[in-house]
Amino acid sequence: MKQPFPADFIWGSATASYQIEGGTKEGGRGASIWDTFSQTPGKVAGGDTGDVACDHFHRFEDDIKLMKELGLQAYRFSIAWSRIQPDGTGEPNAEGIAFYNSIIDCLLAHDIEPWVTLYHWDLPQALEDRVGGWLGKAIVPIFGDYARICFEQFGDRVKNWITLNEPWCSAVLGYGLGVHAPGHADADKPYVAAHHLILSHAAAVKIYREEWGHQQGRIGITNNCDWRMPLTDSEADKAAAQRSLVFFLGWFADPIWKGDYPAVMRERLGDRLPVFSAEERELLLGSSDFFGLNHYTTMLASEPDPDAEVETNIAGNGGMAEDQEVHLSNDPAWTQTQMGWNIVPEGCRELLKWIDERYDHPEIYITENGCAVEEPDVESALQDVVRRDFFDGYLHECRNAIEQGVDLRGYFAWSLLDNFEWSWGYERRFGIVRVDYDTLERTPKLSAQWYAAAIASNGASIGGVGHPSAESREQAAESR
Ligand code: GBH
Repeated sequence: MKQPFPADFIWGSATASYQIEGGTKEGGRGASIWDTFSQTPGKVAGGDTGDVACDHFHRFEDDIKLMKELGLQAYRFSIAWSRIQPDGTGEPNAEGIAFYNSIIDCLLAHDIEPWVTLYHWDLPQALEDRVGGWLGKAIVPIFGDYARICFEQFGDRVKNWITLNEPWCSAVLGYGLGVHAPGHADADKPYVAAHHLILSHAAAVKIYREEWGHQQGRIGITNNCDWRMPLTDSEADKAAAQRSLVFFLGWFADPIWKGDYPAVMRERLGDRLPVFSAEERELLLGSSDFFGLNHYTTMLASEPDPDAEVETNIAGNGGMAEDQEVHLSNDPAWTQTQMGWNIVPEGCRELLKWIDERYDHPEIYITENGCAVEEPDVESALQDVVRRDFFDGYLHECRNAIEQGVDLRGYFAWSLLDNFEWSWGYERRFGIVRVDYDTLERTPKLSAQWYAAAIASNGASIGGVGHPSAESREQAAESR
C-alpha cells in the first residue's frame, strides 16, 4: 500500500446524455444536433446513432445501483437540453424535468453526489436552425434561460454544476474540422463559436450567483487539454510546446482566470479572434469556482522545420495547425490506446502543475480521464489490463502532483459504461463496465473492480500494478 489520497478526495465516474440515454423520441425530447449529425450518412462509423445507446433512459436505476456497488462517491452526468426545452427555448417540458429528478433523487438515495453538466454537445436542433447554434451571439441569453430552469428545478439537490463540457471540442471538432455536430469545416468559425461558448458560460454563472446563491452550490467549467512535451531542449521547441498549450487550454481558461484571451493568440490571429468588451471581461474573470479538467493524452511539440514538407491538419491540433505553427509528433516508445492516443501518465502530472502555476493554484477536479481498448467479447473486457494499468498510472501521477502542491480535489473516470463514442459510434469502448449492445446487459470489467478497490483504500492501492516509469521510458528512448 502507498500513500492514500487526501481524506476528502472525491472519487467518481462520468457519462454524457447523448452517449448513454437512448430514448431519443421519448419523454417529449426534441431533436438535437447529434441526432441530425448521426443520421447523416458517412458522419458516424457504422451509421450508429444514440437512439438506443445504453438505454440508460430506462435503466438508470440499475445503473445507479451498480455505481453504489463500485463505491462511487460522485457521478457526473449531463442534461440533454432538448429534454428540458424540446425546441431550445420556452417553458420546461415536465417529462424531461421528471426524468432528471428521478436520477438525482435515486443518486441521493444511494448517497452518491450528483455533478451535473448543463451542456455536453447535444444542442437542440431548433437552435441550430433558428439562431445558427453557437455562431451567433443570440445563443448567450438563450443558454442562460436554459441554465436558469435547471438551477430552479434541480438546484435544491444539485450542488455541483458544470456549465460546458470541453468547449474546445465543440469549437474545433464541430466548427473547424467538421467531425462533430453540427459539422462545419472552417478556419474562422471555431474562434467565433468559442467566443459565444465562453460568454454563455459566464451568463449562466452570473444567473446562478445572482439568483440562486442561496442554494449554496458551486459552479464551474470543464475544459480539455492534452499535454505537450517539447521534442528537444531547444528554446524554440519549448516555446512551441507552450504555444500549443496556450492555444489549447489558454484559449478557454485565460478569459476566465485572467480576464482575456492569451496575448499570443491575439498576436497570431488579429481580427480573426473576437474581442470581449470591458463589461464581458469583468463578468468572465473569476467565473469558475473550480478548474474542471478532462485529460487523455500527450504529444511532442516542436518548432516546424521550414524546409520540411509542410504537415497540416496534424491530429490533435485541430484545423488550427497553421495558426499555431507547432509541429506535433509521437515518441515511438509510447504505447497507445485504441484511439491512437499516447499513454503518458507523467504528462497528466505535468499538465496539472502547469495549470496550478498559470492559474494561481486553483482547486482542480479531473472530470474525465480514461481510454478505449479493443474488446471483441465479454471475456476480453473482464481482462482489460490495459485500462486498469492506464488508470493506475494516471492516478499515481495525480497523487504525485498533489504531493508536489497541486490542489487536486477529485477524479472522475471516463466512463462508467461503454457508450456512443461520437463519430466512432459503438466501435470504441471507454467503459469500466461493459455493455452488450444486443442484450444491453452490463458487466463490470477488471478495471471496475480495480477502481472499486482504489476507492475503498482512498487511493492507497494505486501505483501497485506497475507501469513504465519515467526512468524506464527514458532508458528505452536512449537505447533506441
Ligand atoms: C472527451 O473528449 C469527451 O468529453 C467524451 O464525451 C468522450 O467520450 C471522451 O472524451 C472520449 O473520446 O488526436 O492523439 O492528438 C476527448 C477530447 C480531444 C482528447 C482531442 C484527445 C486528441 C488526441 N479529446 N485529443 S490526438
